[in-house]
Amino acid sequence: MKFLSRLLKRQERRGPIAIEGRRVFAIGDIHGCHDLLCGLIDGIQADKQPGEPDPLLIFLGDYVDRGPDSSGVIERLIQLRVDQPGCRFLSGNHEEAMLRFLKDFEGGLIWSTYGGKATMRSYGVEPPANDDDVEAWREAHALFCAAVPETHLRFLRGLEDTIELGDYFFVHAGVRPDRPLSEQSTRDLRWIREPFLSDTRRLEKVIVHGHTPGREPHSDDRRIGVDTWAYNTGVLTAVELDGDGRGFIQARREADGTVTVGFEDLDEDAA
Ligand SMILES: [Mn+2]
Repeated sequence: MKFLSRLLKRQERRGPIAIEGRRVFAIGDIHGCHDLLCGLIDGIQADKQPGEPDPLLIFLGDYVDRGPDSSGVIERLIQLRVDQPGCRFLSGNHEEAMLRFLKDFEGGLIWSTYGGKATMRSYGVEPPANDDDVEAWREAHALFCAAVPETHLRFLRGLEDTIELGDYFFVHAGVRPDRPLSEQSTRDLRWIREPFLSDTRRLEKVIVHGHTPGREPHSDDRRIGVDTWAYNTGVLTAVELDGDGRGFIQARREADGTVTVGFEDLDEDAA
Protein backbone atom coordinates (compact mmCIF):
# COMPACT_ATOMS: atom_id res chain seq x y z
CA MET A 1 0.00 0.00 0.00
CA LYS A 2 2.84 2.30 0.82
CA PHE A 3 4.23 1.70 -2.64
CA LEU A 4 0.85 2.39 -4.24
CA SER A 5 0.32 5.64 -2.39
CA ARG A 6 3.79 6.78 -3.34
CA LEU A 7 3.06 5.86 -6.94
CA LEU A 8 -0.23 7.76 -6.88
CA LYS A 9 1.45 10.79 -5.37
CA ARG A 10 4.04 10.64 -8.08
CA GLN A 11 1.38 10.48 -10.74
CA GLU A 12 -0.41 13.43 -9.20
CA ARG A 13 2.73 15.49 -9.31
CA ARG A 14 3.50 14.59 -12.89
CA GLY A 15 3.59 17.72 -15.00
CA PRO A 16 3.01 18.14 -18.72
CA ILE A 17 5.20 16.06 -21.05
CA ALA A 18 6.11 16.69 -24.70
CA ILE A 19 7.68 13.36 -25.70
CA GLU A 20 8.47 10.48 -23.37
CA GLY A 21 12.15 9.50 -23.55
CA ARG A 22 13.37 12.28 -25.82
CA ARG A 23 14.38 15.82 -24.97
CA VAL A 24 12.75 18.68 -26.83
CA PHE A 25 14.28 22.13 -27.21
CA ALA A 26 12.20 25.08 -28.42
CA ILE A 27 14.38 27.97 -29.60
CA GLY A 28 13.19 31.59 -29.38
CA ASP A 29 13.43 34.54 -31.76
CA ILE A 30 16.87 34.62 -33.42
CA HIS A 31 16.48 37.81 -35.50
CA GLY A 32 19.66 37.57 -37.52
CA CYS A 33 21.95 36.64 -34.60
CA HIS A 34 23.88 33.91 -36.40
CA ASP A 35 26.60 33.71 -33.73
CA LEU A 36 24.10 33.06 -30.93
CA LEU A 37 22.26 30.45 -33.00
CA CYS A 38 25.51 28.54 -33.67
CA GLY A 39 26.49 28.76 -29.99
CA LEU A 40 23.12 27.45 -28.84
CA ILE A 41 23.09 24.55 -31.30
CA ASP A 42 26.65 23.60 -30.29
CA GLY A 43 25.66 23.82 -26.60
CA ILE A 44 22.67 21.53 -27.08
CA GLN A 45 24.73 19.02 -29.05
CA ALA A 46 27.55 19.06 -26.49
CA ASP A 47 25.05 18.26 -23.72
CA LYS A 48 23.85 15.07 -25.42
CA GLN A 49 24.53 12.02 -23.24
CA PRO A 50 26.01 8.78 -24.63
CA GLY A 51 23.19 6.63 -26.02
CA GLU A 52 20.65 9.43 -25.82
CA PRO A 53 18.50 9.94 -28.93
CA ASP A 54 19.02 13.23 -30.79
CA PRO A 55 16.94 15.90 -29.09
CA LEU A 56 14.09 17.32 -31.15
CA LEU A 57 14.71 20.96 -32.04
CA ILE A 58 11.74 23.23 -32.64
CA PHE A 59 12.37 26.76 -33.88
CA LEU A 60 9.68 29.26 -32.95
CA GLY A 61 10.11 31.74 -35.84
CA ASP A 62 11.47 35.26 -36.39
CA TYR A 63 14.76 34.09 -37.87
CA VAL A 64 15.22 37.27 -39.91
CA ASP A 65 15.28 41.08 -39.46
CA ARG A 66 16.84 43.53 -37.00
CA GLY A 67 20.05 41.56 -36.28
CA PRO A 68 23.05 41.55 -38.67
CA ASP A 69 23.00 38.16 -40.42
CA SER A 70 19.52 36.92 -41.37
CA SER A 71 20.86 35.28 -44.51
CA GLY A 72 23.44 33.35 -42.45
CA VAL A 73 20.75 32.27 -39.97
CA ILE A 74 18.55 30.82 -42.70
CA GLU A 75 21.52 29.07 -44.30
CA ARG A 76 22.44 27.51 -40.92
CA LEU A 77 18.87 26.33 -40.32
CA ILE A 78 18.69 24.74 -43.77
CA GLN A 79 22.00 22.96 -43.06
CA LEU A 80 20.72 21.85 -39.66
CA ARG A 81 17.76 20.15 -41.29
CA VAL A 82 20.22 18.15 -43.38
CA ASP A 83 22.40 17.25 -40.36
CA GLN A 84 19.49 16.50 -38.04
CA PRO A 85 16.43 15.52 -40.02
CA GLY A 86 13.29 15.98 -37.96
CA CYS A 87 14.00 19.54 -36.78
CA ARG A 88 10.86 21.63 -37.15
CA PHE A 89 10.44 25.28 -38.03
CA LEU A 90 7.54 27.64 -37.36
CA SER A 91 6.88 30.86 -39.23
CA GLY A 92 7.09 34.16 -37.36
CA ASN A 93 5.47 37.42 -38.43
CA HIS A 94 8.86 38.57 -39.76
CA GLU A 95 9.13 35.67 -42.22
CA GLU A 96 5.59 36.44 -43.33
CA ALA A 97 6.56 40.10 -43.92
CA MET A 98 9.71 39.17 -45.84
CA LEU A 99 7.77 36.84 -48.16
CA ARG A 100 5.15 39.52 -48.68
CA PHE A 101 7.84 42.03 -49.69
CA LEU A 102 9.39 39.55 -52.12
CA LYS A 103 5.99 39.04 -53.74
CA ASP A 104 4.68 42.59 -53.76
CA PHE A 105 7.12 45.36 -53.01
CA GLU A 106 4.65 48.21 -52.58
CA GLY A 107 2.36 46.18 -50.31
CA GLY A 108 5.43 44.91 -48.50
CA LEU A 109 7.27 48.18 -48.00
CA ILE A 110 6.22 48.39 -44.36
CA TRP A 111 8.59 45.44 -43.79
CA SER A 112 11.53 47.84 -44.23
CA THR A 113 10.39 49.76 -41.16
CA TYR A 114 10.57 46.82 -38.80
CA GLY A 115 13.91 45.30 -39.47
CA GLY A 116 13.79 44.37 -43.14
CA LYS A 117 16.63 46.70 -44.09
CA ALA A 118 19.07 44.66 -42.02
CA THR A 119 17.88 41.53 -43.82
CA MET A 120 18.42 43.17 -47.25
CA ARG A 121 21.98 44.09 -46.25
CA SER A 122 22.65 40.51 -45.15
CA TYR A 123 21.89 39.46 -48.77
CA GLY A 124 24.25 42.15 -50.08
CA VAL A 125 21.56 44.66 -51.12
CA GLU A 126 21.76 48.22 -49.79
CA PRO A 127 18.27 49.60 -49.06
CA PRO A 128 17.51 53.11 -50.41
CA ALA A 129 18.44 55.96 -48.06
CA ASN A 130 15.13 57.69 -48.67
CA ASP A 131 12.05 55.64 -47.71
CA ASP A 132 9.84 57.67 -50.06
CA ASP A 133 11.95 57.11 -53.17
CA VAL A 134 9.70 54.58 -54.88
CA GLU A 135 11.96 54.18 -57.92
CA ALA A 136 14.99 53.42 -55.77
CA TRP A 137 12.90 50.92 -53.84
CA ARG A 138 11.73 49.28 -57.04
CA GLU A 139 15.37 48.81 -58.01
CA ALA A 140 16.43 47.52 -54.57
CA HIS A 141 13.47 45.15 -54.61
CA ALA A 142 14.57 43.64 -57.92
CA LEU A 143 18.14 43.22 -56.61
CA PHE A 144 16.86 41.64 -53.41
CA CYS A 145 14.61 39.18 -55.27
CA ALA A 146 17.60 38.13 -57.35
CA ALA A 147 19.83 37.82 -54.27
CA VAL A 148 17.66 35.49 -52.17
CA PRO A 149 18.54 31.90 -53.15
CA GLU A 150 15.83 29.48 -54.20
CA THR A 151 16.74 27.24 -51.22
CA HIS A 152 15.94 30.11 -48.84
CA LEU A 153 12.60 30.77 -50.56
CA ARG A 154 11.68 27.10 -50.30
CA PHE A 155 12.60 27.14 -46.60
CA LEU A 156 10.49 30.26 -45.93
CA ARG A 157 7.50 28.91 -47.83
CA GLY A 158 7.64 25.56 -46.04
CA LEU A 159 7.38 26.89 -42.47
CA GLU A 160 4.67 25.54 -40.15
CA ASP A 161 2.13 27.47 -38.07
CA THR A 162 1.61 25.10 -35.14
CA ILE A 163 3.30 22.02 -33.71
CA GLU A 164 1.53 19.80 -31.22
CA LEU A 165 3.52 17.39 -29.05
CA GLY A 166 1.96 15.64 -26.08
CA ASP A 167 0.77 18.23 -23.57
CA TYR A 168 2.49 21.10 -25.41
CA PHE A 169 1.45 23.35 -28.30
CA PHE A 170 4.19 25.34 -30.07
CA VAL A 171 3.41 28.59 -31.91
CA HIS A 172 5.26 31.78 -32.78
CA ALA A 173 3.22 34.40 -30.90
CA GLY A 174 0.38 32.79 -28.97
CA VAL A 175 -3.29 31.86 -29.22
CA ARG A 176 -6.65 33.51 -28.68
CA PRO A 177 -7.64 32.20 -25.23
CA ASP A 178 -11.40 32.02 -25.86
CA ARG A 179 -11.02 29.83 -28.95
CA PRO A 180 -10.10 26.10 -29.20
CA LEU A 181 -6.51 25.42 -30.29
CA SER A 182 -7.81 23.77 -33.46
CA GLU A 183 -9.61 26.97 -34.53
CA GLN A 184 -6.91 29.61 -34.22
CA SER A 185 -6.29 32.05 -37.07
CA THR A 186 -2.87 32.28 -38.73
CA ARG A 187 -2.85 35.96 -37.90
CA ASP A 188 -3.25 35.33 -34.15
CA LEU A 189 -0.70 32.50 -34.17
CA ARG A 190 1.91 34.84 -35.68
CA TRP A 191 1.04 38.23 -34.18
CA ILE A 192 -1.04 38.05 -30.99
CA ARG A 193 0.10 39.59 -27.71
CA GLU A 194 -2.95 40.44 -25.60
CA PRO A 195 -5.28 39.02 -24.45
CA PHE A 196 -3.11 35.89 -24.67
CA LEU A 197 -0.24 36.97 -22.42
CA SER A 198 -2.18 38.24 -19.40
CA ASP A 199 -5.18 35.93 -19.54
CA THR A 200 -5.34 33.54 -16.58
CA ARG A 201 -7.54 30.74 -17.94
CA ARG A 202 -5.91 27.34 -18.38
CA LEU A 203 -5.61 26.31 -22.01
CA GLU A 204 -5.99 22.84 -23.51
CA LYS A 205 -2.21 22.53 -23.65
CA VAL A 206 0.79 24.48 -22.43
CA ILE A 207 1.67 27.04 -25.11
CA VAL A 208 5.36 27.44 -26.00
CA HIS A 209 5.99 30.70 -27.85
CA GLY A 210 8.31 33.59 -28.70
CA HIS A 211 7.39 36.97 -30.26
CA THR A 212 6.98 39.12 -27.15
CA PRO A 213 10.40 39.78 -25.68
CA GLY A 214 11.30 39.93 -22.02
CA ARG A 215 14.60 40.23 -20.14
CA GLU A 216 13.91 36.78 -18.66
CA PRO A 217 12.09 33.81 -20.16
CA HIS A 218 8.61 33.16 -18.76
CA SER A 219 7.29 29.82 -17.47
CA ASP A 220 4.03 28.92 -15.75
CA ASP A 221 1.27 26.30 -16.14
CA ARG A 222 -0.32 28.10 -19.15
CA ARG A 223 2.63 29.21 -21.25
CA ILE A 224 6.38 29.30 -21.75
CA GLY A 225 7.77 32.42 -23.46
CA VAL A 226 11.40 32.25 -24.62
CA ASP A 227 11.98 35.45 -26.61
CA THR A 228 14.78 37.21 -24.72
CA TRP A 229 15.32 39.94 -27.35
CA ALA A 230 18.48 38.39 -28.77
CA TYR A 231 19.38 41.21 -31.19
CA ASN A 232 19.22 43.72 -28.34
CA THR A 233 20.38 41.83 -25.24
CA GLY A 234 22.75 39.37 -26.92
CA VAL A 235 20.94 36.48 -25.19
CA LEU A 236 19.20 33.72 -27.17
CA THR A 237 17.06 31.32 -25.12
CA ALA A 238 15.59 27.86 -25.62
CA VAL A 239 13.38 25.91 -23.25
CA GLU A 240 14.35 22.31 -22.62
CA LEU A 241 11.48 19.86 -22.04
CA ASP A 242 12.81 16.65 -20.52
CA GLY A 243 10.07 14.30 -19.32
CA ASP A 244 8.03 16.50 -17.02
CA GLY A 245 11.10 18.60 -16.22
CA ARG A 246 11.62 22.05 -17.64
CA GLY A 247 14.77 24.13 -17.95
CA PHE A 248 16.34 26.84 -20.05
CA ILE A 249 19.51 26.99 -22.09
CA GLN A 250 20.92 30.34 -23.11
CA ALA A 251 23.62 31.49 -25.52
CA ARG A 252 25.08 34.79 -24.41
CA ARG A 253 27.34 37.17 -26.35
CA GLU A 254 30.05 38.41 -24.02
CA ALA A 255 31.68 41.85 -24.15
CA ASP A 256 34.59 40.51 -26.22
CA GLY A 257 32.20 39.03 -28.81
CA THR A 258 32.62 35.38 -27.80
CA VAL A 259 29.50 33.31 -27.11
CA THR A 260 29.04 31.27 -23.92
CA VAL A 261 26.29 28.75 -23.24
CA GLY A 262 24.64 27.88 -19.92
CA PHE A 263 21.83 25.61 -18.67
CA GLU A 264 19.41 26.59 -15.95
CA ASP A 265 17.01 24.07 -14.35
CA LEU A 266 13.69 25.21 -13.01
CA ASP A 267 12.56 23.51 -9.83
CA GLU A 268 9.17 21.83 -10.08
CA ASP A 269 7.31 24.42 -8.06
CA ALA A 270 8.61 27.26 -10.19
CA ALA A 271 7.71 25.36 -13.34
MN1 LIG B 1 7.45 37.98 -33.80
